[in-house]
Amino acid sequence: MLPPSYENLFSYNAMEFYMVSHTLTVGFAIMLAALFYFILTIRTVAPRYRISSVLSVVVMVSAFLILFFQQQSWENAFMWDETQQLFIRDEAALPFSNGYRYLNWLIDVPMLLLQILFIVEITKQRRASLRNWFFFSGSMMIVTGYIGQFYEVSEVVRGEAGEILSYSLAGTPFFIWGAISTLFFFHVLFLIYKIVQEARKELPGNAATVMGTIGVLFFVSWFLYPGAYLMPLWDEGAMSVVGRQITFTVADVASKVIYGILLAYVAQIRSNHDGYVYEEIEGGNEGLEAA
Ligand code: RET
Repeated sequence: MLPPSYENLFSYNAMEFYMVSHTLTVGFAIMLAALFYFILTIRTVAPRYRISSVLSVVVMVSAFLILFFQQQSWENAFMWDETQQLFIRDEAALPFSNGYRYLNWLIDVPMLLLQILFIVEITKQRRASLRNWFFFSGSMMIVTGYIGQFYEVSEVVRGEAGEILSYSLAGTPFFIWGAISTLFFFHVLFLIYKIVQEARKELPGNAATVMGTIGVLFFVSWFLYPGAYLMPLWDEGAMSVVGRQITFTVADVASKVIYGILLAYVAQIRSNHDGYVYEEIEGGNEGLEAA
């Protein structure tokens, strides 16, 4: 029998409980705000790059929904205990699970990887082949990690009143599935590294610099996810729970929102370079000149 995830092993004081709840709320609020940003700025790039903004919209909608449910799941799983002055597990409610996130990545990861392919200059065949590898390795990375996260708590020993006497973390399957997932992760990173390096040579002016930043952002933000997967090993109780949700949220904002904004920026520079100047098309400069 597999016990539910690490978060359910502890009670939380008000600060710990609300830090998680607020972090998740800020997360979905940012996704909703960014959704509008991507819709409203879509015309600032030439039509051939717009699919990148459309993919950001898809990612924002799915991320908004999942983070909303994640926050609800957190609030439902615990209840306030006046005598202990703690939030304790509400045994009548479903335990908290991070699993929703993993299934959300199944949508977002392929979309985020596909997105960059519409901003760089590559041949049709190469784009198709990279897309297939991205979809394959990206999905395999997540599915194997999804299975692994079920094993983060391997055993819980309870006393007569149901109180937790002891628990063990991270059984062998946790590491095996995590290691398999990491192989696919490295494959994705390798492909992205090559794409970014090539793009930096070809892109006009400032776009090359921005592409370099995107590469760094990609590596840093994507590495936060396996960091969050391993967070229970830190075994600091409520602290590691708060740490994990903050890590996930920072990673989400960086890998989806900031990444999307920077890709749109590269697309804007390229659009200008191609002769598509949004202000001229919209006639926005006339007002400015008159002023
Ligand atoms: C897992 C399992 C442990 C090993 C590794 C993992 C990597 C996860 C990554 C997730 C990226 C998610 C993104 C979501 C955006 O919406 C699955 C945690 C390596 C890299 C970018």
